[in-house]
Amino acid sequence: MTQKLVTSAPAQVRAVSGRPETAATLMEVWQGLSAAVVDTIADDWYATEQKYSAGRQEHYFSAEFLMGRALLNNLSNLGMVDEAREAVGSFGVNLSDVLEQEPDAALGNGGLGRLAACFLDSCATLDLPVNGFGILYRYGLFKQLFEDGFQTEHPDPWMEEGYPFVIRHEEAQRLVHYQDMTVRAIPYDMPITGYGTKNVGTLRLWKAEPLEEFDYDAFNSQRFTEAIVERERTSDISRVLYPNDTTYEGKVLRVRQQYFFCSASLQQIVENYVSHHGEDLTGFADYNAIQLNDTHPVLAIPELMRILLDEHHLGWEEAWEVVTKTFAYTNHTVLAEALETWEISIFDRLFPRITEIVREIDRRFRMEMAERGLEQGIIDYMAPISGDKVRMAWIACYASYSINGVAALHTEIIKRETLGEWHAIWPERFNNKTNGVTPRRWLRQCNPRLSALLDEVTGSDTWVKDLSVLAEHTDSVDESVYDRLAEIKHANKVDFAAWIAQREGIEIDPEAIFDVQIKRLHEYKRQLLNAIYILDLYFRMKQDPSLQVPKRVFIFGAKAAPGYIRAKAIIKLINAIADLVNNDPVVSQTIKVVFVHNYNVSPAEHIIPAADVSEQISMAGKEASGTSNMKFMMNGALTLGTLDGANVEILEAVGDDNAYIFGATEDELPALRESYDPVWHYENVPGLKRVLDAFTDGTLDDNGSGWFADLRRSLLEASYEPADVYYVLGDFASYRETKDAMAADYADTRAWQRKAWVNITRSGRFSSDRTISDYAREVWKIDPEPIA
Ligand code: TH1
Repeated sequence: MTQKLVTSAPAQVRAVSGRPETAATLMEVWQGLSAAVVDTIADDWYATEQKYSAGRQEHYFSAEFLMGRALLNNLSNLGMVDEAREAVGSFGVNLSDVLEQEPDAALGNGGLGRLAACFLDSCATLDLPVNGFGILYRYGLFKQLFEDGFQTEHPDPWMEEGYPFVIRHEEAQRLVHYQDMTVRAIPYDMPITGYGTKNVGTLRLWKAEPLEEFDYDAFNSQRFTEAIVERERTSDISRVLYPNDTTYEGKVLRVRQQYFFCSASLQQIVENYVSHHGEDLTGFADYNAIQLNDTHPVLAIPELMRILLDEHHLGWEEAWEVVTKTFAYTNHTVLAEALETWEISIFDRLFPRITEIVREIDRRFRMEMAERGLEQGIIDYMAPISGDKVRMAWIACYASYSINGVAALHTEIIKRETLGEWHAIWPERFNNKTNGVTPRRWLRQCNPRLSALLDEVTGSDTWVKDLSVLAEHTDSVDESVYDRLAEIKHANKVDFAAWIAQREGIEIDPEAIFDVQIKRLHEYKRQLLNAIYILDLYFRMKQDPSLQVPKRVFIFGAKAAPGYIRAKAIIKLINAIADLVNNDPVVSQTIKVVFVHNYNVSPAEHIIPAADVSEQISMAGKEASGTSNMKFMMNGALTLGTLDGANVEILEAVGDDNAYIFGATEDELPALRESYDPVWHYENVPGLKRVLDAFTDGTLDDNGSGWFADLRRSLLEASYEPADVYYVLGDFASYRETKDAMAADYADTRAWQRKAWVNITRSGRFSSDRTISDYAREVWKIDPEPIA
């Protein structure tokens, strides 16, 4: 084994800090060690790029990549963790202290962005010729603090202190033209190492900068300050990530962002094609596939048309033929508020040529559909332009050779409803690709104790690259493995309790059941249902102090979009319940509530290995897939969930005895909703009245905001929307019964660990390696290209 880091790390730390390595700050050590890691992969990275650029490639276009921390991930993939520990140890520094210096690269909101990050890890590990393309946001997802239990948002300038894992490539810059400005797109490349392979993939993130370093005329005149302001307008484009998850905001700047990275990326891809395969662009799709991560990059469709038509002089049919063989579209949600539609006037103002092309796509679409004999009403509904709106999902469906959902149930719903008209015409385009998560970050790295057990039980570390091998060990293990599992979970919980004490100032007991719900705050995800359960349990305990209640800690992590008041009200409510419960001298002996602030990728790495219960309680049909459900499963937490998204497939994998399922199903809901009367539930379902009354009777304090009264109304009163849209009260009785039963089952440690083991060993199909192999074979038609 080489010991490269042992010599290169101190040198890099000295270069970064300008001091002897022994005098450097921890941050400088992180910088230096990270630079040393990039140094070790530079040759392989270059070789991989060279190799991929000559052959068929897939390009993953995404407005979000939620990468989290990079240093430990790279060390672990490269097998250099021990070496790094030794390298920094030699000058008296502890590796874990160094790792904690690193900011999260939070260039995404939630599941969609993290999925893109897991996919890149799998592509690198599988040696697949795939490149990620996105935006180098200067500010990632806001930092969340709580003030009096209210969420406050704060900027996240994650690169400000320097970030060695992105390399600026000035020489590869492109120009992006808008009607009112031209912007320089500068690529910053992040290396994506794989586990146990030499290949190093690339995530290319574009940063917007002003074209002219100085507009001398303006600078040398009275217009000096205006000229500065003008320069800033260009940099605005990549300044900040929009903090909405599954809800779009019709802002001009957002369209600018989308066009910005699509145009820059396509220019590069087309140039690369020309340099390897010549000027005849008709063969473009033989060498390139582009996956659109939701509709955010759909402007790539008219932009590629523009490049082919205007810059390479293909005819419309020829160009359209290329485009429709290049793009594949992934839908991630059925929520109406997420469907992107832009005012055509915005397009007109920003890029008239793109508007022209979209209008022509629309015109030809209408002709084609009329020829097929479709009714005018359906044509109008499906057309790319309807009224004054451009419908991004319809453009994606029309132009893509593949359309996929992200879990089996979700794909059925989009075929039947969301994209039903498209499915009726082009059923062959539709396919399912159930999401997955990388077992490197989400098991091997974050849960070293369990990883060591898996190495031992399976006799090697092959499971890290092929998680399906674990299934051979579901039944064939010695009973002692269950004791080991219990010990491991306990040790993880002890670590987690210390982390929580330090971070949130709350003491929790590792003997308690750790019941966790971590995900974006959204009404459809029903954190409110969980909160109502806890408050009901509190009242049950108050009413009957002799009630036998298993010890539990209810753990939450969630950010609300800054403009989503109802979601912020739910955060405030949970914090108020936490105050009530944690400050009750009796009740707090048995249950506690912890809301982890600023939930993000790295907190998830602390939380998930310590979890016993995985809350996946969305209203059936609303959560397209979910991915934390998979991370919990891999780490031996049991699912408490509805039959929604990938929960359905998790249940299929583990069997009825090894998951706790409750609530109305997607096919039952329409009929149930017809006759649904939330007020009846409030009055008749045990516990509900007491809990909902506590929202407004002074039991809980919303600091005069009126938010708790609004939450109560949202459940009980039909006004501007139907009452209880997400069927919280309807599912409460079933949730309470199942959750109570689950907690009681925990007492039988052996039986619980047996279930946990089934979950861990059957999680193979939820590895993103499986997902990516399926995309590679069925959609992208690419093969592994190992460099050595
Ligand atoms: C999420 C889905 O809600 C989730 O169910 C799924 O597991 C995940 O994507 C990955 O497929 C989505 N996130 C966003 C974010 C935006 C717009 C739509 C979706 S869907 C900004």
